[in-house]
Amino acid sequence: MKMRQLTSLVLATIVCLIGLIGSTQAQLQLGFYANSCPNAEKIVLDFVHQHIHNAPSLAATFIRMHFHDCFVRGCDASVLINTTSNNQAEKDAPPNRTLRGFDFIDRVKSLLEAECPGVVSCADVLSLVTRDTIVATGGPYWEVPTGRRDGVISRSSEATANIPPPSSNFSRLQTLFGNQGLDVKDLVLLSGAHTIGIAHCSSFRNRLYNFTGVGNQDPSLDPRYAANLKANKCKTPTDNSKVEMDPGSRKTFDLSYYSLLLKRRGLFQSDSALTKDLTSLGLVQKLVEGPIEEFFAEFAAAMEKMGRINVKTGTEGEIRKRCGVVNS
Ligand code: HEM
Ligand SMILES: *[C@@H]1O[C@H](CO)[C@@H](O)[C@H](O)[C@H]1NC(C)=O
Ligand SMILES: *[C@@H]1O[C@H](CO)[C@@H](O)[C@H](O)[C@H]1NC(C)=O
Ligand SMILES: *[C@@H]1O[C@H](CO)[C@@H](O)[C@H](O)[C@H]1NC(C)=O
Ligand SMILES: CC(=O)N[C@H]1CO[C@H](CO)[C@@H](O)[C@@H]1O
Repeated sequence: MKMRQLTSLVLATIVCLIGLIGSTQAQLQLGFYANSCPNAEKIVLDFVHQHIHNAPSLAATFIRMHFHDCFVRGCDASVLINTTSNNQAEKDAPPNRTLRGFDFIDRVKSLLEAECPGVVSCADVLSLVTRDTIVATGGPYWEVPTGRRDGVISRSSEATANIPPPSSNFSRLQTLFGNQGLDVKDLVLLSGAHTIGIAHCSSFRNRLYNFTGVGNQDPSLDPRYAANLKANKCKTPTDNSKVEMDPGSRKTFDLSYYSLLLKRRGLFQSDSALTKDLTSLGLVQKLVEGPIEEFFAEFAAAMEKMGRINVKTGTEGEIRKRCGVVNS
């Protein structure tokens, strides 16, 4: 055999092998449902356009829900599974106490089941609803490749272990994001979602009333801002009011979260932590300078990356019929 023939034989074999691996390890792809359920993405988008104006604050809750889903067993809609008599699900873990909007997801899923039964996963529904509600309320667009499949396991303890608490310091954040294949840049960008939405006093009240157990404040929090929060929002150590994370601009996806960080007005210790590491601080300073298009583009890339964490594809998992329960 001549050298050239041998080379092409070897090349052909390699190409075949790659093809084989590709077919067994399915991947997410844009328009995964183009043949199996061509209207799927339009059904989601139409529903969002019809209903989001009734409850625009759901956009914030969905992006948070998507994050909590992806950080526990990958983006597999395990966050949507209901607790049963013998299993306490992720939904019932402390970090999930304030998640809402499950009925919105259920209604989208019912429309999709009516159109193409058993085809579109709850994990993809959550990913698409998140993107579409954020865009519909003026936030950035990102690509959502589809083809995720649904998990069958949801454990409260795993949510508690993997979802960073608001008291996290920088190294804890870096570790918990690192466990998901996300780096410091992803951490800084994704935390930028705190430019929208609300928090309860319980998530940060220790910073106001009892930081180290001696009735003190967190010295990293602007004292004037702390005084303001105590006077107007979290008036007592047990008051659990809602507070805008980005006051005056909680409905607008903008750069003000990052400027608040530099004024020591980030609401959680985890927000404040982003200014305590030099790499992270540098990224925050760069983002604040803008333009906002740059933040949107980088945020989009980070969201797409988050949406790929440990996804189940091909024949893994299942396509749940109802998002709140695994198929029997
Ligand atoms: C970096 C670690 C993070 C921590 C420690 C954290 C923690 C929290 C906490 C404690 C709340 C308030 C819950 C409440 O009191 O009601 C919250 C709200 C929120 N988080 Fe995060 N978060 C983090 C990262 C993220 C990421 C990556 C996203 C999305 C990409 C996100 C999006 C949101 C949104 C939009 C809200 C407002 C929810 C609403 O208005 O219902 N967070 N977060
Ligand atoms: C960060 O938090 C973790 C876990 O709460 C703790 O073990 C660690 O000592 C803290 N690191 C620093 C530098 O404070
Ligand atoms: C502050 O924390 C300490 C230690 O956990 C506790 O003994 C004390 O009662 C707390 N004080 C207030 C005002 O909550
Ligand atoms: C899951 O629980 C919620 C609220 O508790 C309920 O509205 C929903 O119907 C349940 N889903 C299923 C599939 O049982
Ligand atoms: C939305 C939801 O299911 N919230 C639950 C979160 O967990 C707490 C208990 O930790 C429940 O009381 C909530 O109903």
